[in-house]
Amino acid sequence: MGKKSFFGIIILSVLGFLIASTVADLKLGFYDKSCPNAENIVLAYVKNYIPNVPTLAAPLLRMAFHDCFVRGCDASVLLNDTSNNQAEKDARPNLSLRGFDFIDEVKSLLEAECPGIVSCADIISLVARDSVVVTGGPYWKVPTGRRDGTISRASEALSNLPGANENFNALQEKFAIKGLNIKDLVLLSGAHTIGIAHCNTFSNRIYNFTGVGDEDPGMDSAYALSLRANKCKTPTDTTTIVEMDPGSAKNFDLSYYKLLVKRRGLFQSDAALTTDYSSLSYINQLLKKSPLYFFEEFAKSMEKMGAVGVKIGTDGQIRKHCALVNK
Ligand code: HEM
Ligand SMILES: *[C@@H]1O[C@H](CO)[C@@H](O)[C@H](O)[C@H]1NC(C)=O
Ligand SMILES: *[C@@H]1O[C@H](CO)[C@@H](O)[C@H](O)[C@H]1NC(C)=O
Ligand SMILES: CC(=O)N[C@H]1CO[C@H](CO)[C@@H](O)[C@@H]1O
Repeated sequence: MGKKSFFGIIILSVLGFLIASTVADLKLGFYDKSCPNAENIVLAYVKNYIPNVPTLAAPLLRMAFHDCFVRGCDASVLLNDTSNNQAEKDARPNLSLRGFDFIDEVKSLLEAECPGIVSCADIISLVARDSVVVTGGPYWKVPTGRRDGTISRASEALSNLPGANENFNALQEKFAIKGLNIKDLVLLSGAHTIGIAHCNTFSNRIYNFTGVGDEDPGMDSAYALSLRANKCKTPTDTTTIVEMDPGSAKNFDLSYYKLLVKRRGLFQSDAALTTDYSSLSYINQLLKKSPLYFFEEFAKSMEKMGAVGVKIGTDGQIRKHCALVNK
């Protein structure tokens, strides 16, 4: 072995160690000493509130995705615009995010209990998990210790978040940049088993796919017809909402994947998951097993996503208000 490659290996090992230790520093029960009731307070609030507003579980889960894909899971998604900065909230894919007030409410309870201790980033992660659990979905571990970022840019939301009209390669690439593989892509897209979408996120597929007034051949045409007839009655509708997993949009189950193989996924990005051999094989594997298998695998991918680009130790800050950088 030459000197160069020897040093190369040392540098790689050090880098590897640094990356590994970054992940390792999120830990289960990070607040056990500093704010022992923190996780109970979050869970109690979710348990109390979500059953009255069950449609809020989906956007709270989606918020964790939008947060982690832009600058890591650092609550940058929660920051407000300032006079000289357009924040992530203002980016097009974020238009339909909901649940900001919910997070603020949880934050104020935690600030009352232990001021300046619990990060907004951890609140997003815990709330996403607990919302899914009270909806009857999977439980996953949420190691904590994330710190809040101070920067939020609309342009970065637009470039990092996958779009509803993206094809498999584009989706795979955007996930790969975050250290997430094809399995993670298939599993995390399974979040679309709950929640709603606005007509404009898929109307090109049912009205004008290639600019000649045609449908997307990747969508079952009976389904496209019924969406036009019963839901999105004009190509320019931006207000009507549609369940992504009709009839089962409040249940965390396998029916999203059942729809995909029937060419009834709502977005092009959903349909795209059946256009790649290994992705489709994995979908079929999920469908052969029990929902519990999906739950277990989904849990692992959520835990992985929750560690993307986290700020730990003395990096970042613990915001006092989730929408504002500390003065
Ligand atoms: C793979 C790429 C993805 C794309 C292109 C995508 C795109 C979208 C779009 C366009 C909507 C509809 C928003 C609206 O019109 O209101 C939506 C909804 C949703 N997404 Fe995704 N998404 C992706 C992955 C994910 C992931 C990884 C998660 C979470 C783990 C997630 C969770 C959700 C949930 C729960 C909803 C329903 C929100 C609600 O009911 O308000 N999505 N997604
Ligand atoms: C953040 O912006 C929202 C919407 O404009 C506003 O309602 C809220 O009060 C702002 N939050 C703070 C802490 O300034
Ligand atoms: C479809 O899109 C093309 C190109 O944008 C446009 O010229 C045409 O008018 C659209 N047709 C319909 C039926 O919306
Ligand atoms: C309500 C809101 O935040 N709207 C903004 C969404 O993003 C676009 C740019 O992508 C802005 O033009 C909107 O004002």
